[in-house]
Amino acid sequence: MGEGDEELGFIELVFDELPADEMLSRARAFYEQMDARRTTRHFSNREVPRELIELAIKTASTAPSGAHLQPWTFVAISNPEVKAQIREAAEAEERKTYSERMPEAWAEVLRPLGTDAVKEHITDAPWVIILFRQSKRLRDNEEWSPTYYSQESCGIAAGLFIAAIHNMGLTTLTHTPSPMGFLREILGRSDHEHAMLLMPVGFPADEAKVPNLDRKSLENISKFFE
Ligand code: IYR
Repeated sequence: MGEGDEELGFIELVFDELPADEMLSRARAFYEQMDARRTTRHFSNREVPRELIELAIKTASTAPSGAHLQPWTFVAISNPEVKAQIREAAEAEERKTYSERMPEAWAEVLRPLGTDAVKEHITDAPWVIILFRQSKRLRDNEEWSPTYYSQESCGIAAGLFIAAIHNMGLTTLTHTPSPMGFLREILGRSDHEHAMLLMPVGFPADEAKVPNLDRKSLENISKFFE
């Protein structure tokens, strides 16, 4: 029996029930903390210790995943030459996207956010993290086979990464230069890995700006059947 075929076995769940009032106060506090998160494109170049990035990646990797295959690789870059190379390639793609590839319906919803093909955040931020999604895995018998729900799994991991970064007092941006194939080449990843998100991480710039936007109300995002 190969390693992957072995049963994991089961252990007792560690679950510390909280008093009802503490459940509510924690739920409120966490909501308020997350509601204060904003996405800015304006980063300071102030350094951030590697240990914080490692902890954010470890937090992201607590995400549930299809068949527990953990189909993600986080590539963390602080090297200025590599960041510059990525910025140049991202801007080349984005210039084509903004000038030729973007349909008007898309441009219409992006305009209020003021984005363009200039990607200063890639070189300003002290760290750039690229989340690669693994669409395949190598079985013990050396055959390649699919991973399962890798989009969902990586999406959840990205959410946890963003929450971890916000919780530690830093900021990040979910940037999706499109198409993203150049990241596999620059970073030497293999064919079964697909760049999914580019996330600069750091402190916001002193004069960082964010769009003046609202979040949808609970009534507009939910429906309860009781
Ligand atoms: N990838 C481009 C365009 C872009 C697309 C969406 I959807 C955004 O919410 C923001 C930007 C870019 O990053 O500029």
